[in-house]
Amino acid sequence: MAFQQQRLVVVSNRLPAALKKTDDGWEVKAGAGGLVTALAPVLKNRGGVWIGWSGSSDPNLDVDSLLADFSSKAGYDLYTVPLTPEEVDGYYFGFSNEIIWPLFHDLQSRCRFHPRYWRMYLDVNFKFAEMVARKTNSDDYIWIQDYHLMHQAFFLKSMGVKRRTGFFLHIPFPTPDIFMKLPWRWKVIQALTEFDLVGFQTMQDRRNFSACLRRLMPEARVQGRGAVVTMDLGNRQFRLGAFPISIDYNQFSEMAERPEVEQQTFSIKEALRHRKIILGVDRLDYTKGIPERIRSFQTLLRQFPELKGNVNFVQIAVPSREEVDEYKELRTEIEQLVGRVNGEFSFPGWVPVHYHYRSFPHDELVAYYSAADIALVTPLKDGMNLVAKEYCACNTSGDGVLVLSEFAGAAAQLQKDAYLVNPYDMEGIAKALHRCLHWDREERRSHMTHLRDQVRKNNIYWWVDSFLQAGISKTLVDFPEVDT
Ligand code: ADQ
Repeated sequence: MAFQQQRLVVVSNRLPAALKKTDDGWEVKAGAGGLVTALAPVLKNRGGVWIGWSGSSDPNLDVDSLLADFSSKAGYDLYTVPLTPEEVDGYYFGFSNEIIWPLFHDLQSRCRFHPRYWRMYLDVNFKFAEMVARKTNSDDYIWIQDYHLMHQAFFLKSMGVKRRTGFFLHIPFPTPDIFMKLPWRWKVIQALTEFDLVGFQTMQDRRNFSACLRRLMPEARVQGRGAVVTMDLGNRQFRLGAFPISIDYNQFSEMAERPEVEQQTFSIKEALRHRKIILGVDRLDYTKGIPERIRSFQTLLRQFPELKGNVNFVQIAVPSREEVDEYKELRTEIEQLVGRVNGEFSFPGWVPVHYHYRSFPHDELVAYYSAADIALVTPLKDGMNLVAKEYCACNTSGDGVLVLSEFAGAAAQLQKDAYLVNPYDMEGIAKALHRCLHWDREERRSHMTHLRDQVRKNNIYWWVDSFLQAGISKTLVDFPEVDT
């Protein structure tokens, strides 16, 4: 069956819909975050199935009927994997968020390696695999998303269920010296080898994975060249590839040109009195480098006092993992920092930092992207970072500047025309911002034109097609190199 026709089954921790309790009962909202942004338009276009957890552990809630309406509007089927509060605690908050997330972002001191988390992760993966086995057939292509579900192929095989499976890791894959700290390193690596295709965001992530695999399974050999290669384990083979995720470029770009969005863009600029706008947009997470970024802006104002009154930093942060203490502390730290910088520099008619802690409607976010002179995207480490690409797509005037962390996966593709910075180097970022604020129009346009071309060409549809082609086609033909 050609890869364009095969039914696609996406499996992820969360369904692309979030349940929210309101005074009038339950409300279903489209979920936020990179994964949903990336896959929802694709499933809508080709039809298919999405399997995941609804976000609620209330056994009395009839989740399926709540999601029915969302599903018919979304244009694909949704199946919920019910999870108990204990399972959510051990598998999601524990293993996924307190072990794999920090470890794979090189922040091993934040890891809590509780054996209970590991056991619950296995139990929940088994539960997901049972649902996949029940709701799919052997013609389907099963596409597993992300680090919560690394044991899907392993459990499907152990149940004797034959499916073609692909796995895509949205976060970075660490180097062996970091990965080897995981107490269950061998079992995790071995489970990943059970997929037919394992995809990473960058060539560097793929190389890190190969290095870890060879450390633990010395018989492993890489065959082939290019973005997708075959890993030979002696008795079996599987594929490894680099597939930098992207965005629906046209959707962002066209929205930025709608008259009502242009009006919103103008209103934002006017409200900020047409001063230069530096913009940060993130899920509130310790990997995104938000406190470091605010300190860099503070350094900019200290080192270049002529900028006082002439520039604004706008930080938009979408709430994330709000139940977790570390995230509560981060939120407090950011709010205090914003207060400190504003306290140090404000004067009547000018408040330097504008901080918004909420999820923004799509059109308003696009208007902010369009209004910004500089996007300051400085994660300490990031699988890809879609914000960097969304900014380029929305910059229809073509004269914005992208200042980007060298540790974001996006830097591999955008390094020629983004201004790369070290997110830990506050003086370096301040200097970069100062320089970019003084770039002439021609220079800004030339870089932004190239950035927009790159994102337009390597968009979300290209990402899906290249992953599915590598996962489904029998031979690996002409897989172009991706930027490393
Ligand atoms: P995330 O860590 O969630 O994703 P990212 O790629 O930056 O990170 O995507 C965040 C998304 O949230 C963007 O689409 C952005 O528009 C949206 N968003 C942010 N703030 C918002 C706000 N206030 N209101 C509304 N929307 C907001 C993970 C990995 C990334 C990887 C993606 C996709 O951590 O490295 O790029 O998956 O693979």
